[in-house]
Parts: sequence; structure tokens; C-alpha cells
Amino acid sequence: MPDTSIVNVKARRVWDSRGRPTIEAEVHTACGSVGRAIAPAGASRGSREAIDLRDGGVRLGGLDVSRAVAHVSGEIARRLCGMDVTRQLEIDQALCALDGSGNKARLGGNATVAVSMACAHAAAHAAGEPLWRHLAEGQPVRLPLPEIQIFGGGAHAGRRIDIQDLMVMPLSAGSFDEALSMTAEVYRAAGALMSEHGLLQGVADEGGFWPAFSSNEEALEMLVRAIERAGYRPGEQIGISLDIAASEFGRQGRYRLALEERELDSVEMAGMLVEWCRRFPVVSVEDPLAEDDTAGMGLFTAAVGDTVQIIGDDYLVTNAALVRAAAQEGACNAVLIKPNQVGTMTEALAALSAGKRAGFGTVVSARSGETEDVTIVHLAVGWDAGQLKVGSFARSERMAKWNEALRIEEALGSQARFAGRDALARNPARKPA
Ligand code: 2PG
Ligand code: MG
Repeated sequence: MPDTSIVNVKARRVWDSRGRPTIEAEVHTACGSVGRAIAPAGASRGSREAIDLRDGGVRLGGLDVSRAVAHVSGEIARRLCGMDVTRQLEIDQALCALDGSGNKARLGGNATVAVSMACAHAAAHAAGEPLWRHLAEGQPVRLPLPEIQIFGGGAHAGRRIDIQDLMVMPLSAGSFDEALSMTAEVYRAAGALMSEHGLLQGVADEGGFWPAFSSNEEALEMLVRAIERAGYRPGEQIGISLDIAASEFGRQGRYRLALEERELDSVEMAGMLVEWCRRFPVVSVEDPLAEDDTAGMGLFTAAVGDTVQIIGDDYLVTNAALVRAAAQEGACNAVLIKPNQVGTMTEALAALSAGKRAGFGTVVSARSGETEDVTIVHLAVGWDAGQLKVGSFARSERMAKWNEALRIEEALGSQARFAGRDALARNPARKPA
């Protein structure tokens, strides 16, 4: 057995896809294994997320991470050195106890998540396995059904449209490889349509087209046309997935649609989205109502949850207790898993497991601020999440992740199974395990 005790933990400042500072952690063990991971960063964040520790002040917009870097190289390194890197639970418990704040506010969720993921990489390295295989612990895995952004909006595109992500899900694909080539056709078709209509204003933060639409529904109509132009039947071969990110423009039951200059209450907002689900081939909706609107979430889920997946992102913030509560309340039927929302691998897995136990769909997700780090792809496969959300089909911080999934699919060879449309949650179809 190799000696997997941790001998060194360090961190450095690196830069993310928005050109902002972020933190990379590196963990070394006695046997020579090394793990590295970089913290991502969100723009539309739930108020209950783990705290991203930034320096504040005027330099670099207050976003520098020197305090978080110092915590890793200082007290986190002192606490973890000597621990066995293969004991992820103990490592993550030690990180939580050392932080002591309950929401990683003291050490920084960006510091703890980078260290936690770097430990997982070092453990896999010591075992001579890719991370996904190490995490799977011999259990069967699937390549996830991808959610891929075509148009960006909300906080990722200067609020040009209210909806944050208009995405496609290649439902009829037989493999991950096929899912990506179907997506590539839609992305190309959407780009061509946009430029023909003079609507193209560049790309948004996650690589999707930044459109000049005059209504949210125009965006939905254009996406249907892009799917058709690519040669696919909307809803049957390729479904539409939306991240409304409603906490960005709604609170206390009031929703302000800036693009359409209207304000809706919770019932009207849910009603509008129900209508969209009827008119358009929508298979999944994320954060339809705001993080403080349990009644609205329940209303929407009761109305369409038998045919549509309803994902809690800001609403659940990768928190197992919130997932359990949402299952009881019928507030949604799927959970987005973003490790940096909670700050450690163990807590992210707990939220995912709570989702699976509730019969929820589970979607591992990137953030809008990303890097070349591909850890989340390994989590999606190794934890058999069934779905993966990475942003659009452009820019290398996104493509690095799609391409990593292709390598994993190839490594699995004849054993590769693609999760496909069965991974989508629907209320009656999925019974709690
Ligand atoms: C989301 C993500 C990705 P952000 O809301 O799901 O689209 O955005 O990382 O800004 O929270
Ligand atoms: Mg979201």
C-alpha cells in the first residue's frame, strides 16, 4: 500500500474565464501522488451558498484571493498534513471544523472546495485511477445527459433577457459523443439565425450567444427554430431546458421582468412558466421561482412536475437538508450539484445522495466563472449523477469539460452507457429508492 499521508498543501492565485482571480490548491502525499483543483465562481448566487472569500478593497475589483490562498498554505496545511488523503470524509470534516462558521465564511468556500477536490485527485492519483473510477468505487456509472446553453441572458449577459440560460438537451442521442455532435449542429444553426436577423451581440459569460431579443418568448421561439434548422424534431430529439434564475429578479413574491417591463406576483410568474411549458418543448426548468418562494415552487411543480424536470439551484444550494425539505414540500423534483456552493466534496455528495433518495433528478453543474479544471465531469460520472451542466458549446473552459467526458466515454469502451432521457426527473415516473 502506498503511503497516502498528506505531506504538503499549498495554493496559488490563478485566473478564471472572466479574468478574475481564483484559487488553485495542490496536495502532495508521502508516496508522491499529487492532486490539483481550482475553485470556480458564480455570478448568480444563492444567498445560502458557502462564502467565496475575497480580499475586498479597490484592487482587482475587490476580488483578489490572497486571504483564501494564505488560509490554504497556513492553517489548512497545518491541519491536514499527516492525515490520510484517501479519507475524504475525515478531511472534509476537518475543514468544516477548522472553519467553524457553518458557511465557510472564515476560511472561504473557495479555499475549502479547492483543497477538498485536490485531495480527491491526489487519492485517485495514488490509486493509479482516473478520478471518476476512484469515486465510483466499483459501482456502475453512466455518461451524463448534457444540458448545453445556446443563448445566455440574465446576470451573464448584462440582463439583456430575463431568463439566464436557454439550453438544449439531446434526448435521442445514443451516446455522449452523439449528444455533442447534435448540440454542435444546433449551436451553429442558432448562430446563423441570429446573424441573419441582426440579433447577434457576441457571446455571454458561458459561451452562449448574447442575443438582442425583444421578449423572453422570442428567445424560446428562436431556440425552437435553431433546433429545427439543425434538422432535429424539437421535444422529441432535442428538448429545451431553461434556467430562469428567478432569484435574480424576484423576491418576496414579486418578479420584475425588465425586458417586458412588467411585474408579476408569484402565481402569475408560475402561470407564465406553465404556459411556456405548454407552448414550447421544455423538458427542464431550473429555479423557476425565487429562493424565498417555496409556495411558488410548489405551485409550479404541482402544475407541470409530472412531465417537466424542476431543478433547485439557488433554491437548494447543494445542501442535503434543503433537498430533503424540498422533497417533503414538493417544491421541485431535481437538484443542481455545485461543489463550491457548499464547500466540500463530502457535503456535495450528501446533497446528491439526498436527491437520489428522494427520487430527484441530479445534475452536476459548473459555474459561470470557470477554468480548465474538469473535476465536475469526474463527479458527474463517478457519482452517477445522470446529468451534467457546463454552459455553452464554445470557449475552452467549457469545451475542456465536454472533451473530458468524451475521453471517459472512450475509456469505458463497450461498457459505456449514456444516461439519455431517462435521467430526467418526472414526478410519477420516479419512485424514491
Ligand atoms: C447557474 C450557474 C450556471 P452561476 O445559475 O446555474 O449557469 O450560474 O455560476 O452564475 O450561478
Ligand atoms: Mg442556476
